[in-house]
Amino acid sequence: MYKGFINLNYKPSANDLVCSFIIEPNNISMEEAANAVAGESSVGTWTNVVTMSDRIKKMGAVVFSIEGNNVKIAYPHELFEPGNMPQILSSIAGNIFGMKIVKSLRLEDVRWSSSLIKSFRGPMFGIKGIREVTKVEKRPLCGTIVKPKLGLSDKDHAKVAYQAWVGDIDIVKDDENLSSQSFNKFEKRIVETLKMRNKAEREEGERKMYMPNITAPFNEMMRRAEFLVENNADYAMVDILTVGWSALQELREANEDLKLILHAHRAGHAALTRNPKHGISMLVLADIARLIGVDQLHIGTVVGKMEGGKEEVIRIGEEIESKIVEQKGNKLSENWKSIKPVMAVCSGGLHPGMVPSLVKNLGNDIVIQAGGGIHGHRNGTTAGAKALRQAVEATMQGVDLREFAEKHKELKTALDQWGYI
Ligand code: RUB
Ligand code: CA
Repeated sequence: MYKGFINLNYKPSANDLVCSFIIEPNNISMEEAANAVAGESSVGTWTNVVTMSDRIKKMGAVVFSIEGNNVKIAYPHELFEPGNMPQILSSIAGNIFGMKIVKSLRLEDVRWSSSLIKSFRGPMFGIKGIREVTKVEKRPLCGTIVKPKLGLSDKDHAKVAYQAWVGDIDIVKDDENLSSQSFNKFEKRIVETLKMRNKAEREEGERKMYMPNITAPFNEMMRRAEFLVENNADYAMVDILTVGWSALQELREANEDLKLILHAHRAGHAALTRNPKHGISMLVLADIARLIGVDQLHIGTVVGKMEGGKEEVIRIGEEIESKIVEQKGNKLSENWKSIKPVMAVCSGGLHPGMVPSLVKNLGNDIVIQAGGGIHGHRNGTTAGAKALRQAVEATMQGVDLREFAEKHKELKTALDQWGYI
């Protein structure tokens, strides 16, 4: 069936794309399974075909390493259309997941080829650009998600946002499933909330950011993005998995003119990422989002409500900030230098008592977002917002939160309410 795709002496070139898979064969040998994965994801099919030529055979993917269930496959660059992420994924993350020949299959990591890296735009702002726009130089950015996630009217949404901003929060965002429902229409919400943003900026003397969710069918999403520009928003937020890579690429294209900071929410990612034996790792999804060009990306928290182990989340954080490739100092890392680093977003079940461990694990270049951990504060949103900012200030000064809380009552209440890890 699938034959001739293994060559354990092969050394991949910088122009090959290399995938690391975890393969669980279904009652066949690992060699047969690896051959099938390499074949089906490149030029092969289940039987020999008379239309196969020597030239096409040479374009086949090469299995060059098998260690237990870990299989590495190199793909020649001719297989891919530069700048077409859906096409690349239809190859390396397409049919193969459904083949009967494997019990399960996991795409763990991708080493992108130099020519493909160069064919994507990458972030427009990146970490440096975000720090310039927000005027927050060093510390983590403090964010909140308006809660309840659905149900507030446009006016009430804007009011809650204002209460968070005057509590020293930098960024307020819509939740992933708020778009333009009957109780809260997109245009009205944007106008009302940005009005409150301007008021908060005047009163606080700090830049204040609003990240409206533009997730929608493509044309409507683009219309909403333009509406944001017309109304002087700095950011747009998009649910990257549910709108799809094609739509995200077009949004990034249009962003050459729109110039919005793109915040990527990853709702739905766990359908692909959660099973350690099957699917696509969050690391790979993070690379894809960075190549296409989002500026901020949810990567997990280690300590919050969502699944995601410490090692994995730290590794993703390092990858999107370019720390890993810089260390490698090889030719490929040079190519990633054309793609700006992405700001990591920590979100999901966070509260002020978790800030020191977030910073310890992931450094200062993060957005710390708390929804329930702000609006659930016993004394309300503004107090909750203050408590988060106080936790960040304490952490930056290297002061223990309990000690800082002695002189900061909002933080004290938050620690009493939710604890301190
Ligand atoms: C957080 C929230 C976000 C999740 C997404 O609200 O609503 O959508 O963080 O998870 P709260 P992830 O602070 O009340 O938990 O960031 O892991 O993709
Ligand atoms: Ca990678």
